[in-house]
Amino acid sequence: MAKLDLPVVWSDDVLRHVPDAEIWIGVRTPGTELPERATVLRSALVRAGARLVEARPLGDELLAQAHTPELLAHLEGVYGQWADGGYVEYQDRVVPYVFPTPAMLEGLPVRRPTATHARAGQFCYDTMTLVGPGTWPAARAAAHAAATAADLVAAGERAAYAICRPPGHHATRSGFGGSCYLNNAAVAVLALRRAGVARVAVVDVDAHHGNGTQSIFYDRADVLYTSVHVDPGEGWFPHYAGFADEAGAGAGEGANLNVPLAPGTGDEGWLAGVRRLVEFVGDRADAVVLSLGVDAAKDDPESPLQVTEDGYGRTGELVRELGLPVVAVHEGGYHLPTLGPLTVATLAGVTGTR
Ligand code: SP5
Ligand code: ZN
Repeated sequence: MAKLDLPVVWSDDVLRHVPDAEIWIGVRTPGTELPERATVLRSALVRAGARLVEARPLGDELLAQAHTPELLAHLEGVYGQWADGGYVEYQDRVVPYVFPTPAMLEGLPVRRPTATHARAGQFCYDTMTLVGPGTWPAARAAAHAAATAADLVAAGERAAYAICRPPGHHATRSGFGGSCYLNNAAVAVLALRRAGVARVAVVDVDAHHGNGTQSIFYDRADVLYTSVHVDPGEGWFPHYAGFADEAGAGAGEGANLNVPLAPGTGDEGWLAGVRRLVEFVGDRADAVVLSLGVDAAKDDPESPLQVTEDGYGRTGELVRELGLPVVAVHEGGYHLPTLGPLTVATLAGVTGTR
């Protein structure tokens, strides 16, 4: 394989998030979104010849465009409040237990609860996405890496890749879950828009539907959201979104495309799905943000899709056929031995060096 000619944005701070565990159907299980994911990716990219670029710290302007001030303040402060409240004696991560869903409130106003253990559920929508001492600096660093990659592309690079960890595509404007805290892909989109790129298409090839990214841009005509993923209707996360009839709303009507796939789908069905995304984007965008999760791969423990390394390489080549600049931000992918090769194959496809 030819040398991978591509800037790879990195920050040491992405290692500071150590989720340690996920509470799944009430059972504490080992965390899957490990810091090693980022170091494995960095080694594989460097070995493939890519150049590392330090993420630039940026103001919080883009974060404030992607998320509500309440969510940002919560993520910044909640671990400290948890520690100060003495909870760490018996639970060393912030874990919610009560959620202000419509089932609880039926339209009543959402009050700000005084108890930290109640507030934990005001913004987090599942029990798998715990907050520890390094979560906020890591999530911010990942968002900054995404924005840095977008700025490189806006300055003329044909493609750039950000090693974003924790991932982001499940984070909504006002909430977080699915191992995601801040929406890195949305930050990349907003950075491109700020740099004067008029129309941006998100192509999300993570195994799961990016409910957060979809919802953030659902009513916008200037940002397309397209995703191929395991069918939530077959019982897969995020369960409540990602269906084929979600087409956008208001000005964004017709700017959203979901291609749900049956569990067990391999390269052929997957690539047909990716082709549909690429055809949908067509000439309706000036740049692409690639939400690059590699958890659709056959060895991945978190999804039932069966995509091969070659399938991911061809996925990258299909994205390249759009002829647009590409900002790739990492999302999921949990099988450490194949994470590097899958990602390198995809980016080699994107850059035409396979
Ligand atoms: C970014 C991303 O890929 N997020 C995926 C989150 C989906 N997690 C669903 C978890 C379902 C149960 N997994 C059991 C493993 C327990 N450690
Ligand atoms: Zn995923």
